[in-house]
Amino acid sequence: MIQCKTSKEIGGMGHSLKRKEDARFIQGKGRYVDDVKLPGMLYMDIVRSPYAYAKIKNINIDEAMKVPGVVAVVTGRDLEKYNLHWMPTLMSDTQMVLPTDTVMYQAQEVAAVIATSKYAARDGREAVRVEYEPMKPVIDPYKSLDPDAPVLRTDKEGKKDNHIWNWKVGDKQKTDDVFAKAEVVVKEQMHIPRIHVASIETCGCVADYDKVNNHLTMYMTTQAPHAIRTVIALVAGHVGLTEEKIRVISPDIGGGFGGKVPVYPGYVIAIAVSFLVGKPVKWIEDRSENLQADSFARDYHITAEMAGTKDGKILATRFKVLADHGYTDASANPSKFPTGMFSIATGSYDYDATYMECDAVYTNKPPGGVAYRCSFRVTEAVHAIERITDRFALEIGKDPAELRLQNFIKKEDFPWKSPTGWIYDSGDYHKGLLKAMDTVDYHQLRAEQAEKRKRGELMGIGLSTFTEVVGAGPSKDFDILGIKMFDSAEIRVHPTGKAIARFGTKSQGQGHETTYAQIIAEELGIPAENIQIEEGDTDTAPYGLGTYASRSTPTAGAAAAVASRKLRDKARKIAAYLLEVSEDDLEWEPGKFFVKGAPEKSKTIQEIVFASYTNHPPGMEAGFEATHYYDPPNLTFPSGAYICVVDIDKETGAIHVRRFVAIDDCGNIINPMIVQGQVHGGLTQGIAPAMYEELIYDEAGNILNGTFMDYLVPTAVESPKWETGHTVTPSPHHPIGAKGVGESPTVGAPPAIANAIVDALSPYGITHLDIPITPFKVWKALKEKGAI
Ligand code: MCN
Repeated sequence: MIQCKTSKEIGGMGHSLKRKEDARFIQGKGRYVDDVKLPGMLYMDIVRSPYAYAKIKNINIDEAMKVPGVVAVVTGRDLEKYNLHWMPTLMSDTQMVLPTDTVMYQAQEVAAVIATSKYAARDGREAVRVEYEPMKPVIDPYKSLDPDAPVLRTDKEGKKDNHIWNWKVGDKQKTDDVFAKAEVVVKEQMHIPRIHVASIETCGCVADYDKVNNHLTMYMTTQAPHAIRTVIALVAGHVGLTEEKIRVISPDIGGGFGGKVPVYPGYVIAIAVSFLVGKPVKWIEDRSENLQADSFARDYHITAEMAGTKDGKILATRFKVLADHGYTDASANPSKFPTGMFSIATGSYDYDATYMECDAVYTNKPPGGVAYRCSFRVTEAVHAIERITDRFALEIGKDPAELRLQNFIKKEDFPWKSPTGWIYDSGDYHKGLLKAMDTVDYHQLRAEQAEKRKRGELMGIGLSTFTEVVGAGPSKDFDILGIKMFDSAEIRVHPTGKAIARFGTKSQGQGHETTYAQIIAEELGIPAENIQIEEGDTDTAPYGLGTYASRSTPTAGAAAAVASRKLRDKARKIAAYLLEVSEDDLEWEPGKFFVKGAPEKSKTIQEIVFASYTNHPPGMEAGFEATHYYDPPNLTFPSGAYICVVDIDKETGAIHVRRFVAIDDCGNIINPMIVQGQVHGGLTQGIAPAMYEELIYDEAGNILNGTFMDYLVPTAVESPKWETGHTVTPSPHHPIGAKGVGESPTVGAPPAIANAIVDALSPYGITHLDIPITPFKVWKALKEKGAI
């Protein structure tokens, strides 16, 4: 009898297999877009606007063209001649690649210089003379709709307006009625700052147009290669570059975090130039360009209200949002989705009255509304509900943990329909919070806090018990440019029994090469080390929508499981044929089929695969491969219970995060070590907006902290020791019971930190501070309250 290896031995699910991809990364063998070097390649640099709002009166390229090595300078007017001056954004509207008349934000692309070296291109950039006529910009979103504000945008129908959209959800009348009668109502005004993903690798590409074959190969830092190919075809289809003539290759990526989903003008200009000059063109942003011109997220001004009873029952919430999207429509219009992602703001609590209304406006800031660690609006929503829940607890003098345990949706009530229409698939919120409380010894901490308060010392304990929503599709609700949001896997097993599997997603550090292999190993019994995973090449991988919104596990991971099961069905047929028994007489254990009651009669998956090429049943198609496009029936709803403990120095406002415990629930776990890594990184990206990161603009629209000297990205030094753990409630509709996890910590951490800081300051009547909460903000608040 052939003894099969255990799940652990083959690197199946639930085991902390070391990351397969790390062998090349730690040996410096990763291949990033800047490593692509092609014969005859030209280099592109971009002239950017120093003004937030100005007319372009003239662009003089004479001096630039004299710079040795410069071969061309391209302006919006040049692109216009070929109708290549516009580009669709991924979500809905179009925007100019290079403006012809007016610049709308500081650092906007104005012209491109093409040269034989990157240094010549930079020298050429310095020599381009642009004459501007500056105008008064609108920077404050609250002033964007004023009658005297400049009108920034004309929509496709010719309507001039700074108002992008209004979106509302919930039952207004019912909610207003509950508020009118409620014993307790609390309200806070909050701002979720504009921040930047700040990935270590900036954006860039090499556009390689081959005139002879009318074929474009586009190497680029994208999280969504197939969707980008579709966008390129939309821009360049009229000059003959249709989808089958375009290959997008996304090599290794040095961090994406959502910022490598959009199409930036630099990409389109590089393609246009390569098309016009017939040579490969490389464009790589420098750090300042990256930080000043693209990948901005959030900037939500939220009024949050909660109504409840004196003994702590939450009855209703109301949220009014003003979203500052800068100058773009690249952000997801929530009205496209059934409920809009912000509508997860009802949180983990059981009540049935809510009303939310959101308006988005244009301002003269760079394009905003992009995801940061994705979570389109979910971070904002979670911050609002978790902060207002603590505010409610403070108002009625109830312990915030007790209040949460009183109001959580019970595990037996799942699937649970939220008042905004989401169907939460599963969860056990009580278990998560109790585990977190146990880990920190919550009651002991409260006792310590009471003692310290008597001595005038500032210690705070903050909670965040959030519900996330990840995994877009389902396709009936979500699309990008009309393309339904499914994802895909193609598995091909060679006669040797070793496999190659290709996906429409694209890892930027998440470890897909390991975890996808683990799923297939578990389902087919082929050792993970014998399964090669490939992503990021539109010529080879099946169409997929990419990696963001923690969707890879919910969609492509599911596709891997279903495709594997298709192959197992085929394997069963072949095994029955080889063993001369009926399919019903066979039983499966990872790696082999055996005859029921006669385990010595068996066929391993390797033998079966070999037979599929050499001795398969008559009438059966040869070979061993399967593809699956997985359209999830619902999103997945991971959750978490986070507790943060801070000590604050009263004299200086300095905040010390003493402990941070994160208990996450992402359903069944494929690789615990990778999940832990995701949580560590995500928590650090959570502490970022809570305590450090915010992009600041002056009244003229100048960015005031556009370098890493003053845009404070936390490092390991600023990060506390993250204490992580998990509970497991499998997703009932996912083939392997998994939920996404990539964003959860980034979503859950900021309110835990803010709640801890406000908890420390609450004895002095401080009920809210906007993030990022800096020592200065703390000190100022204490000073204003006469505490120091
Ligand atoms: N995983 C698991 N078990 C689960 C859930 C996930 O083992 N139950 C594993 C997955 O198999 C995968 C990783 O955890 O290897 C993340 O999976 P998932 O939550 O599905 O998220 P995605 O792979 O779709 O990644 C997207 C998410 C987002 S939205 C951003 S932004 C992000 C992030 O993950 N950007 C990252 N993590 C990042 N990590 C790195 N290093 N770099 C980025 O740019």
